[in-house]
Amino acid sequence: MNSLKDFAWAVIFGVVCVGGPYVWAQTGAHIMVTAADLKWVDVPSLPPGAKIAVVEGPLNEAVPFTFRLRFPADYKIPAHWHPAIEHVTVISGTINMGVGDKLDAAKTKPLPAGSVAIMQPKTNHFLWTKEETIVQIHGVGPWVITYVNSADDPRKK
Ligand SMILES: [Cu+2]
Repeated sequence: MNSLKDFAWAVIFGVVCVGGPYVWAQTGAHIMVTAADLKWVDVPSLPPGAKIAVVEGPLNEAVPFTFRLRFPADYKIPAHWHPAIEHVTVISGTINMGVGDKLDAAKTKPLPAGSVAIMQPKTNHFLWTKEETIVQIHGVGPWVITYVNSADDPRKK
């Protein structure tokens, strides 16, 4: 009973004091989160419509991270790259993902729920969806997204 109470306080402490407004717990903490517990918020670095739920982080530090992204139907992320390796697991729906300097649907592979994609650092890639899709991404931060064509960056609009 006591340990459950301690765990609850650790989660509350992690959310309120350590991890910022939407990180469940800082890396190194014991984390158990159900899908219903996830807090979905907007993602300024992605085209409008996507939501992010951070499970482990913070994303901007050199620590392990885990987060989910929820994309609406008919969503596109233009060609971009990350400084660190990106592991993508499809939770529900389907992402269509490809490698290259410009989004080209003919070069994408459909990855339905249960699929895994591993994008190497500084490899240009892109994706689109036909239906609402949730993916989980994990790796070691800091997690940064850089668009091949900087005009695609929603933070610059
Ligand atoms: Cu990516």
